[in-house]
Amino acid sequence: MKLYITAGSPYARIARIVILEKGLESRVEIIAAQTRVADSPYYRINPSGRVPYLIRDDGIGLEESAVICAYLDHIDGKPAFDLPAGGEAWEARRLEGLARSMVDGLAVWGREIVRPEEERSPTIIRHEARRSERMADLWETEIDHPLMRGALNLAQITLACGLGLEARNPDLRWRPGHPKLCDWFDRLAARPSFAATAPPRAPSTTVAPPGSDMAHFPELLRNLPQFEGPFDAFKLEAKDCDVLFASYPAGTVIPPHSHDTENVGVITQGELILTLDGKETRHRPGDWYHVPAKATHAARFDAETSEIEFWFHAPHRGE
Ligand SMILES: N[C@@H](CCC(=O)N[C@@H](CS)C(=O)NCC(=O)O)C(=O)O
Repeated sequence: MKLYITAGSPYARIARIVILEKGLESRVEIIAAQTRVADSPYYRINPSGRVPYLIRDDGIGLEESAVICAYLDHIDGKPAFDLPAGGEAWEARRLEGLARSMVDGLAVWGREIVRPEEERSPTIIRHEARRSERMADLWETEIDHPLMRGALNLAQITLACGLGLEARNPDLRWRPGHPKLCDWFDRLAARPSFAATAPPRAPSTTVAPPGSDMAHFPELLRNLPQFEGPFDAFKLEAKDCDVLFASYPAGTVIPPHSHDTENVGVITQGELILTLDGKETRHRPGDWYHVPAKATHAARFDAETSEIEFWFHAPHRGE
């Protein structure tokens, strides 16, 4: 099976957590999709362009995190995330609905802040910020519900994926005034399936201020549109190729993934530690690297690192 994701998507993260919790890692290949860009090759795979998207072993594609999770959960015939029996089922539905409602609002807010500054709506941002405050107040109480404290379920996973968006949106500050929620979240976030799928730190929402990781790029490049993806980058679109001026803070770890683009890149500061075909190679300033299309690879950056990356889409590769 193949699961298309973006590293920052809370909905994709819900499905990724279920994969890890169910021990399905070896059966599901995780593929990074390019969403929200014109003519992404991903649209030929999933016309809606959304993630998560699961392609089953029989080739059928499934959308909607809840549907994907239910499918994955039932594969072994021993579902762990079905609704509880009796009256508790309504409570489980109610809590999952509340959690999903919070994630939906946060996703709208997150989408707004990665748009070019002149296209952002302050009204939507304000509306979603207020909604998130009300929802955090509500959850400070609901978090004591026995279903939020018992065996892991989809209400818990969904809520935690929503709250985890604090990493993507610096203005999402749900922690102050919500000590029980903080404690609940921090404990769940330490669980291996949550830690392994934690969203990468947010791209800056405005032209990088002096002192930020991106401030060393020339202003002409900093004025380019921001890349919407799991790391900070400014994006120059060329025909059938995206050129990213990317920066990775020290300590960034990008788990194994693959993409349809063929990538080459050159390091401009720091060091890229790349694992490809099970082999680790180190790339320092001036070094080029090459990642073939669809090749599973992982990366890590022990030092703050910048690169210029060229993501070639299929037509440019003559396919
Ligand atoms: N209800 C869907 C929501 C999926 C969704 O909105 N995914 C976003 C990422 S957070 C997406 O793929 N956006 C790309 C786009 O809208 O083109 C689910 O639960 O799977």
